[in-house]
Amino acid sequence: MIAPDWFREDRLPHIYCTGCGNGTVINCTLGAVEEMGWKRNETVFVSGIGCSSRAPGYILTDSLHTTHGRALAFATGVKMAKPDLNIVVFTGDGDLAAIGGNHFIHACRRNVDMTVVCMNNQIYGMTGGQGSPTTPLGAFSTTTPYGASEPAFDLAELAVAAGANYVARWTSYHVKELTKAVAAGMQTPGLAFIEVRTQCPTNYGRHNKLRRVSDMIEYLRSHAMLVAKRDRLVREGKPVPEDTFTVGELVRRNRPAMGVRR
Ligand SMILES: Cc1ncc(C[n+]2csc(CCOP(=O)(O)OP(=O)(O)O)c2C)c(N)n1
Ligand SMILES: [Mg+2]
Repeated sequence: MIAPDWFREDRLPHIYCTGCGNGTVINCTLGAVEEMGWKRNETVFVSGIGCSSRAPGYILTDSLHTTHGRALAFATGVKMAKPDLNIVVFTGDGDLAAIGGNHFIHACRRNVDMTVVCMNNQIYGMTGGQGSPTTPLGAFSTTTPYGASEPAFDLAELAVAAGANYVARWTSYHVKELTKAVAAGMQTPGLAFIEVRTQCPTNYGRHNKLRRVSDMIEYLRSHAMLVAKRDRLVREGKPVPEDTFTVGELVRRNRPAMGVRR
């Protein structure tokens, strides 16, 4: 464990299924918090509803476990009232991009000074595996028994387009890169969005021929393509393999931001 001081042992046993990637993401995020040297009394974790949103409950500091989709709205309120606090939001693909989709784009547009970590398992995990806005075209879920017929949102690209100052994407396989990216996001004034592609063997893998956790992690490893490599392929006019997704830093910039300490 990276940050034992932040871990709330009295909350054990946790709700996560065997092989869930959420613990890895929590660990990496807390590693970044330690790297930043943030203190408990100046750091607040905010989340919506979902397995991913359960994360603040296992962390020893003040937190807000809010309503489904509204984490960013609550987090914005906290930051406006107390700009000196460090705000970290844990959210899921359903929480952030389905019911919370408008809060997402507008928090990025406003560039509110906070760090948002989205555990994108491409499914509604907590409620039993319904399709989400990031469920890939053709993927099976309880609400897409013949394969999803809609294209998926690219959350990181959406955050770039909407205006966030820092955007990166990694996976639960890339623990060192992920920890560094979260820390880089925390250091960047404005909204930092870190999308983490993570495994849900119970409600995604089981329906999509990725039943074993190792199969899911191997999938994440082998289908991740560095942004620089994708850009090179595009420059050289070569095809980008369709089943890959980009990882790395997508943007780091200095748009005007809201709630930055003076
Ligand atoms: C207003 C409202 N609508 C629906 C629900 C039911 N609900 C709880 S969690 C969830 C989806 C969670 O998916 P995601 O955010 O991807 O989190 P995961 O469990 O996959 O980590 C839904 C629809 C709710 N709690 N509140
Ligand atoms: Mg999910």
